[in-house]
This record gives sequence, C-alpha cells and structure tokens, in this order.
Amino acid sequence: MESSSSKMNHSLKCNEKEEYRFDPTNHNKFKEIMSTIPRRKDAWGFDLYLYEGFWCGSFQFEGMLSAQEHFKPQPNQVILSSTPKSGTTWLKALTFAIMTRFHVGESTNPLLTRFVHDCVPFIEMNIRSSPQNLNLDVPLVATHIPYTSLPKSITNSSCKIVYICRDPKDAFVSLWHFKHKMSGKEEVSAMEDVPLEDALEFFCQGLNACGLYWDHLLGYWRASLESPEMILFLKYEDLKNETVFWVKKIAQFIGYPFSLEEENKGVVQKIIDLCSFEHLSSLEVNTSGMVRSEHGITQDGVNTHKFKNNAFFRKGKVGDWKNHLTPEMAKRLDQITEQKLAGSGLTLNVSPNG
Ligand code: PAP
Repeated sequence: MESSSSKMNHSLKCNEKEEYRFDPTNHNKFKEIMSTIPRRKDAWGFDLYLYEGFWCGSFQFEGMLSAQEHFKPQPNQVILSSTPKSGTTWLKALTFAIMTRFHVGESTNPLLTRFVHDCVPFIEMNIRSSPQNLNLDVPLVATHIPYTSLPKSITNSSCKIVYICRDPKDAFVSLWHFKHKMSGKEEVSAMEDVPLEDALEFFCQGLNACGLYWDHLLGYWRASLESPEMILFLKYEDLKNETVFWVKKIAQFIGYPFSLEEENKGVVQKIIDLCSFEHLSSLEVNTSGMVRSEHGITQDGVNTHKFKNNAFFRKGKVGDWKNHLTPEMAKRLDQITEQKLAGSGLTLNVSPNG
C-alpha cells in the first residue's frame, strides 16, 4: 500500500485552492444556457432544469456546469456519489474517518466538531457557496451529479468512485421530511408544506433535484459493471446490516485498507461507532448546529434554501417508509423499481410492502 502520508500529505487545515473558486463572471453564461433548456418546478416550487436527461435543481445546476468545466481531481481523489437521502452523510463520515485515521487522534477528529458536509464538500454545491468550509487537503469530495454528467476530468481519470443507493421508498420519505424541515415549522424558511401524495407524483416523474431516482442509480450501476475497479456500488441497507464488512470493503477499495494490527486494535469498530447515527446525531454541531443557506441561480433570480444541520439526521433506519406511505404508494414505487431495473442485474433491498 502506498503510504497514506504521501497520498494525503495534509494537515487538516482549511484551505482554498484556485480551481475550486467560483467565478461570478460565468453567471451570465449559465443563465443563457438556462434560458434555452426546459424548465419546471419541483413539488416545493423550486426551479428545475432539464439537462443531459436529468432534471437538475437550481442549487446544483450552476455548480455542476462549473464543475464540468473546471473541476480538477487531486491525485488519489475519492468521489462519493448518491442521489439525495440515500446515505450520503453517513458515507461521507465513514470515508472521511477512514482516510484521516492516521492523522487525527480519536478525540480530535474534525467530525466531532464540524458538520459532516463541511468536512466533505459537494463538488457542485459547497465548493462555490462556502469555500471557507472546505478541507481540501483530504482528497475526498462528494456529488449528486448523475454519472453521465460527471466532469470528464473524473470519468477519464483513475479516481475511485463510491456510490450509495437506498430503497427508493425510504429515500423518498426521507426527502419529504427533509423538505418539511426546511419549512416554517423549523422557523428557518417559509416553505409551503406539500402533501406526501403530491410529492410522490413529482418523485415518480423525476421532477427532483437530481432527476429520476432509478436512472441515477442505473447510470452508476452500469458504469460499475464496466469498470468495477473504479466504482464501488453500495446499498444503504447492506451498510446497515453488515457494517464491518462494508467499511472494510470501502477502505480496501479506496486504497486505505485496515492492517491486521488495526483490526486487532478495534480501529474498524471505532470508526463505525464514531460515524453511527446515534453518535453523530447527538453531537452538538449536529443538534444545535447553525442555520445554513444555499443559493441557486435561476433564470429569474435566486432560490434560497435554509436548513439546520440536524435536518440531515432524522431516524437513520431501514423501512421507516412503513410509517408514512400507504400500501398503494409503496406499491407504486416498488413497481417502478421492478420495471426500471428489469434486466439490469441490479436488485435493491426493498423492504416488503405490507
Ligand atoms: P443528502 O444526500 O442530502 O446529503 P443523506 O445523508 O443521504 O442526505 O440522507 C439523510 C438520511 O440519512 C436520513 O435518513 P432518514 O430521513 O430516513 O432518517 C438520515 O437520518 C440518514 N443518516 C444520516 N446520518 C446517518 C448515519 N450516520 N447512519 C445512518 N443513517 C444516517
């Protein structure tokens, strides 16, 4: 194994690099592109743009185009990818802990005091909105960009990509709650409540920030079949059920395997405990964390999202959809899963309906 210090050579300090800077002079160019492509609203009234086969939220669109042009992976870059609410925060925490374990002590891990999404930025969002939060000396970033729209600098590189997916029923319910948390009930924004049935309609049509859920999965799934050494395809439910196995697998895949000595010392379990839902969601930074704003440029102006850090920690369970979806709603999602995935070789851990 290449030494971890030569891979990272980092000091865990905040650091901004030139290629990540957001260039405001590009706004007009992006607005011009926006004006030429189909536009719709999502269930909550935010603008979506149809680009390269996927509806894309205004919060990601400009950042995605910018990343397509400017993103330059670091040597040994690791990319985490997912559709929203599929386990991104958990995967970010685990991978960050795996990659930094030689450099930070148990009691000084940044995950204890910094929001997970500040430790591991999204290439299409945080990199432009909050560069001061980046920790770019760890070659780890995340994205919700569909595989076919990833910057060519990623797909033509030897970057390792770890993708996580989840039973769409749970991901949908999680998304609905997340949006709900951004509503007036959390006193951070004045977003309208949207009934679950209405939101489901939009979800099934792919009128979401990252387009049709199943197409997003299939893009990465097919790419992982073509290049299994480049893309590791994970399922949230597997990570829940066999956490030790999959954490070791992730570490091995990205080039940071655990030594026997580490295993004997319980390092794997310590990382799992650090990143568990129970632990992360109890940390002050994640409970009383700040209110954040995200801005998305639209043709007509700016969309603003406001939310608290705790919006990313709700239940962290498999099968919570049963507490929210009617059997008909669940059936509809399962049927789409069956139809879309037929013949792909991909099966999801969909928990049974009824
Ligand atoms: P994102 O894609 O917008 O970053 P993401 O982290 O994928 O969000 O989704 C949040 C979900 O992951 C929440 O699921 P729930 O609504 O069904 O509860 C959240 O609770 C769950 N989650 C966050 N952290 C963890 C964790 N450490 N372990 C397991 N699940 C987690």
